[in-house]
Amino acid sequence: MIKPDGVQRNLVGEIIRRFESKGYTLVGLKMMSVSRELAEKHYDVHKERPFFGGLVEFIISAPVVAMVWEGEGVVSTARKIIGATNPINAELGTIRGDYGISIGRNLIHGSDAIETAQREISLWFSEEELIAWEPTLKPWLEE
Ligand code: IDP
Ligand code: MG
Repeated sequence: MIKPDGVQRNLVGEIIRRFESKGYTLVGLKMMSVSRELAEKHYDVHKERPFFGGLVEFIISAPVVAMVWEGEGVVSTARKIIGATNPINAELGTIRGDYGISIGRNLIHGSDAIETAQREISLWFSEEELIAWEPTLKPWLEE
């Protein structure tokens, strides 16, 4: 999910490009204003943390872009493409390392495990919004 700062900074195209260029397949995409209820559910694991309130306020403060990407190793590789939580520690070449300087403005959320991805996909998308399609270049991406 491209967070409000990523949208406001006109990085939507750049962020999508990184996942596309790597070889992943886009199967869901929508821009949305996030309800407080969805933001709180999404970050439920952090509800006891001191930053929870501010994080929820931030996520609902402006539109986000929710995406579902598919492909070999996508969850763990996406985390590498995204970079460390604090952009100051994120390697250059990652999204957060290239475009961020502050932990509260780290541009993008990525699911941290397959089970988390499943939970988050069902939270953010209805089944009709997920498109199963066969990219013609697949044989050039996966053996
Ligand atoms: P992640 O986004 O890399 O998975 P998490 O530890 O799951 O990182 O934290 C969720 C989000 O909460 C972070 O992306 C960041 O926006 C915010 N966050 C995490 N730790 C802090 C903090 O110490 N201060 C402010 N915001 C934080
Ligand atoms: Mg996380």
